[in-house]
Order: sequence, then C-alpha cells, then structure tokens
Amino acid sequence: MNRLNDEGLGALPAEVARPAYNRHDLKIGIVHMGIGAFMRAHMAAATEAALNAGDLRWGIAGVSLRRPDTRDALAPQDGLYTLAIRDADEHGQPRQRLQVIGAVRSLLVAPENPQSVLDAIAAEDTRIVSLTVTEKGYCHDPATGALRLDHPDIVHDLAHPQAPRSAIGMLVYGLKQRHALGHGPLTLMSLDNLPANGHVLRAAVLRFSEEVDSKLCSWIERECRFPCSMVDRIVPKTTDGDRAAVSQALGCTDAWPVLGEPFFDWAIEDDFAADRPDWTLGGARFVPDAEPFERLKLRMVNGTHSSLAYLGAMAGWQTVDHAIGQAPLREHIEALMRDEIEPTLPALPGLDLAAYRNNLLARYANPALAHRTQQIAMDGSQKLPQRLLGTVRDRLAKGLPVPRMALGLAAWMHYLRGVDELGQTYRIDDPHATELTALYQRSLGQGYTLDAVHAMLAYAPVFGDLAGNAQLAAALLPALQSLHTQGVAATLVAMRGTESLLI
Ligand code: CS2
Repeated sequence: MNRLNDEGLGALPAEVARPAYNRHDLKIGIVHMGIGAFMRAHMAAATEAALNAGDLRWGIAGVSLRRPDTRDALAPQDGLYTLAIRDADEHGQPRQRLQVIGAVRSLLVAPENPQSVLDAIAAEDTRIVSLTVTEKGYCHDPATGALRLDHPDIVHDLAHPQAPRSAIGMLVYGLKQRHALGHGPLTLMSLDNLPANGHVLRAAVLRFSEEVDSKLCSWIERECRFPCSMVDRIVPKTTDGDRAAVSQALGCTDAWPVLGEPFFDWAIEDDFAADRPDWTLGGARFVPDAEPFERLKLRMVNGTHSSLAYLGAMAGWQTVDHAIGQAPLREHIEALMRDEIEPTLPALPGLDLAAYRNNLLARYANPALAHRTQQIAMDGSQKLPQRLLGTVRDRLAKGLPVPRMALGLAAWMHYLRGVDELGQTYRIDDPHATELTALYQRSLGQGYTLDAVHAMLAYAPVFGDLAGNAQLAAALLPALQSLHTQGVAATLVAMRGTESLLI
C-alpha cells in the first residue's frame, strides 16, 4: 500500500473528507506543544475548519516534548493524518467517519533540537502557542497550583537556557528570543484538563520568567494573553488494529491516525494578543469566562471518568463501555452526578443538567471507542484534585455527605495496591508512583483501618488541606473496607439507595 501523503490526496475514496485548501500556501500561525492524539482530534480539527474556509494563516507546527514517534510517523505523510470519528449506527453496529487533516505543517522534536522550538515560538508569523502537555507538564504542585522551582525539569531549565526540556522553560526562552527580535506578544493557550488552565499557565510562565529576566517578565505580564478554556472530546489511544482498519478504509497507509467520539465541545475565552482563527467554524464557542464551563466539565466528565476508571480497572472491566454496561456501576455514576456533583455546579444559562448527564452516559456507552479504563487511571495524583476533590471540598464545607465521591477516591487508593480482582498486576503510571506505592504499603497495605486512611489523606500533593478531615475519613473507611473484602461489584450493589442529598 502507498503511504498517505499530499500527492495521493486526490485518490482517496470519495467519502473521506480532506483539505479543501492548498497546503503549500499555509503559514505557521500556531505552535503546539505536546502534539499527541488529543490535540490532533480536537484543536487541529477545529483549526482545519478555519483553513477550509480560506484563512491560511493558521497552519500548525507540532512539537513533541519527548519522543520522536509522531514526527517519524507523520513526516513521511507530509504531516497528514486521519481523524476517525466513531460511534454506533441505529443497530448498535460500530461505524466510522474519516477526515484527513492537513493543518499540521511542520513537526519538531524538542530533545533533538530545542533551539528549533524556541525559533518557532519567536517566528514573526506565530501568534498562538497552545499546549496539551497533560497535568504534570506544568511542573506545578497540583494541590496549590504554584510552579515547583524544585522540580527537576525546572531546575534543569533555569541552568540550561539553550536546551530547556520543560514546556514552561521552552515558552519562556522562546518568548525571550521573540521579545529581543521585537516580534510582538503571543497568546499562550492551555488546553489541558486543569481548572483555570490559563491562569495556571500564566502563573508558571511568569514565575519562571521572573527568575530569568525581570524586564521579560513584565513584558509577558503586560502584553501576552493566557485565555482559559474547557475542552471536551473523548480520544482513546490508537491501537495497531485501529491503524490497520483506517488504512484499509483509506486505501493507503496512515501510520498515525487518531480516534474520537462525535461529541465535541470547546469553550474558550476570547482574549487573544494578536488575532486567532475562527474556531467557531469547527464547533468551538468564544465565552467571556470559561470557569463555569471548566467546572462543569472537570467535575461531571473527568470526575466520573476517573471514578469509573478506578472501579472498572479493579473489577477487571477493561473498557469504559463495558464498565458502564454493568447496571450497578451505571446507577452509581448516574447518582454520583445527580446527587453529589450537580448540586455543586453554578447555573449556566441554557444548560439542562439532566440532559447533559444522560448525554454523558450515552457517550460512555459508545461501543466503537474501546476506551481503556487503565488509560484514564494513569496520573491519578495529578487528576484527583480538580476532578474529585473540588466537589468533595464544596460538599464538606456545607456539611453534606459524600458517600459516592468517597467511593471513587477509595477506589484510587485501593488501586495503588497494583493488582486487580482477577489477580492481574499492573504498573501504577503516575509521576508520584514510587512515593504512592510506598505510602500504600505502609498504610492500607498493613490493614484497612482509620489510621491507614488518615495516613493516605496526609499525602499533601494530592489532598492538601483535607489532611486530618474526620468527615472525609469516615466516608472513605467503609468504602475502602468494602472494596477490600467484598470487591467492586458487591460494593456497588450495596450502594443502591444510598442517600447523598440529605445529611
Ligand atoms: C480522561 C480524559 O484520560 C482521561 O483522564 O478523563 O482524557 C477525557 O476523555 C477527556 O477530558 C474528555 O474530554
């Protein structure tokens, strides 16, 4: 089979969507740090809509922060890749709609040539630098949000201005070069699942730049923009089977396609230093304040996703659709949203929470995604604060019970034992894995007791001020004991009828 590339675009099957513009005329207006599957199924797809409408200023330079695999796969394809949107037809049969995306115009691998990344950030045509570097990529303390000046990558980058390895270091040294060239301010746009993601990014960039050069820091503070945004599309990891199926449907080899659900949402603050694509053409909406959208999404989507992932992974339910197909789990997730999460959410004009909840349950049931619970379970220490603990804090402050929230947290703690109920071992994939595994071993590993629960809650990077919270510990203990002795399925059955609304 031929390789997908510019030359072969005309020969693709008629039903495959493809760029409607001449890719050679594309300018690079966006530098994207962390060119993984999520961004290629999300922001690049929205940008493609603006390019298709004829605004060719917004080609993307994609930066890989660690591995060369994306560049190695996409360079022979002229940067082209397929977005496969998957769901089920009216008979429940999986189907996919294919679109070849042309927005990614160049690919950089930071560790091979960090200077090329700084040059791209400093280039005159660049107006936006966007990031999907995952929660841990901000080198911040998840409980407080502050940049960790003792983070090994930050320590390294402050000492090596020519060869930074963190996204924050690259941004600041790239901005320094840009400022020296007089090329005008940038918009720095975080697309990660963090509350106030723009503020987290801004704080980290300013803190780092303060260490580098105070004039640079004031320029960034005054002139650059950091809009917050909420992004939502489920993007499972692409497998070899997916690559083969997409290639077969295209009639040529695509070594690096991405998959996604049909659902797409992106609410972004309209606060840009120097113009932006019209992403509304691709389904985005510009909003004055992204906070209520972020809170809704982080708590409802990501909060329930993480709860479902730890419970599912422990029970041996490997994919989200399989897990949500278990009636007691589905009932629990539905009640978790309705009774415990939704009462903590601000009202949003036009938002019907019951419809949002039902739609989310339908998204989880999508049989064509095969989204693995272990994929969502990774990096728990980075995810739990904004996904679960905000809801928990709000409820505890009002004296409201948290039995279902506590079950998700308990499932994460229980998951740290590293073996599921079928006896399968797995690796804890988390930047704090070593500490967390050791903590589990000397606390819960010695017995599921109240003292052990308090020892877990004392883990400051995750729980912060919740350490020593008696109400939370009292909710966690029975959940942990039940998961330990009865297992996930029996615990969920026992949760039926649990009252979360009243004290
Ligand atoms: C998921 C998210 O992997 C995870 O942790 O919860 O990636 C989720 O699929 C997206 O945020 C949905 O928008």
